[in-house]
Amino acid sequence: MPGRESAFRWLSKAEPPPRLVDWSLFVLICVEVITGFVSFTLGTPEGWPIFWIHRIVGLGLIVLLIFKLRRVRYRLLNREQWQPSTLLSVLTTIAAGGALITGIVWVFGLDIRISYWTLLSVHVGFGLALFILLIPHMWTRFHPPRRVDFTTRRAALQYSGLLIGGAVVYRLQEAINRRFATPGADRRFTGSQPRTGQGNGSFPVTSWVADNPEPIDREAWHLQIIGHVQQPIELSYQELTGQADVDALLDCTSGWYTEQTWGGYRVADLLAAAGGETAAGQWVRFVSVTGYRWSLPIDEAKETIVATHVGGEQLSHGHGAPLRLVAPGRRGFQWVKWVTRIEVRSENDPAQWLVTLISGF
Ligand SMILES: Nc1nc2c(c(=O)[nH]1)N[C@H]1C(S)=C(S)[C@@H](COP(=O)(O)O)O[C@H]1N2
Ligand SMILES: [Mo]
Repeated sequence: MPGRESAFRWLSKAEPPPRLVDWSLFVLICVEVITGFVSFTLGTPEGWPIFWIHRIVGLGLIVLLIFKLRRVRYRLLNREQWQPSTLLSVLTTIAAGGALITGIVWVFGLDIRISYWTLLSVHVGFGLALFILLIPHMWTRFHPPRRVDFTTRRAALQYSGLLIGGAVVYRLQEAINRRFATPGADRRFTGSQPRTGQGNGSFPVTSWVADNPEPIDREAWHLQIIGHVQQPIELSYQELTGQADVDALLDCTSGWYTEQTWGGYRVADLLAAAGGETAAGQWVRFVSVTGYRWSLPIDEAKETIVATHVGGEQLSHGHGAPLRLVAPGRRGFQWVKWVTRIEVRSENDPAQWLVTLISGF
């Protein structure tokens, strides 16, 4: 087959030196882990470059991985060549392949669910596994980077080709998705897919594994407004004040978004009911009955509402009844459900990152 042969010859010609491939894989996987993580904190369109870097670098990784697998295929396929470290190599390959395939399938809008994990969550799982496996994998076959591999004109060309090629392929994909009106065509810049309709039933309930409180009795429930306020207070459901409706988009990092009309109370008015913040009050922390919490800078917090209703319906338990934070421009995990306390504080709260993961335990 002459076509096949010439393709191989072309591939051999384009092949960068082994160390350049290996170290590039390492660097680009680090870029993916970092951009992937940062992307989860971005909810406004100014964040788009991070998502684009993640996509283009992901496509570049496919090419590098082909070079790499072509080079090591004898070691992987010949039994006599197997060593204990081969298992690690195989697992690393599976994690890399899994992350790339789930990423690509997601882009085309398919969502194959594995129990309640969306495909995007599975993608994150593969990515984290890859990162964890990569370190011992490199350890077992360590070759220090060599300057000469990286500083040639050829390497610069190969890198540019990889990144420009990635951008072109991603653009092409957008055109294909639009042309065939796939579910992937309606993805937001964050990659999330739409959930349409209004009200409790039109979008999923998404809570962390263990953050699953008993339904809350509205009549017994109170909202505390405490911390750096003139007059700490406790309000019953009927005493909430500053009624307002807002249209806001909830974008969950598990890969879906929904636009809803939220009915509730302005945080600015609730703070005013406590006499307003004192001079030390810089942050507002929203705390759930489960301990789950998130803080916003006070100026941003004053622009938000805490909602009792969605799409004209009273919030269901799963969606955070009786009261949940609506934080436009923030990702879903920051929209604290089952809020029972609003604390004005002098400082941000870095521990919230950990608490959101484990609050239910
Ligand atoms: N207390 C609490 N609030 C929470 C969560 C949680 O697990 N516990 N999950 C967050 C996540 S990850 C998202 S995407 C939204 C989902 O809101 P929904 O369940 O109404 O769709 O709530 C956020 N608020
Ligand atoms: Mo989420």
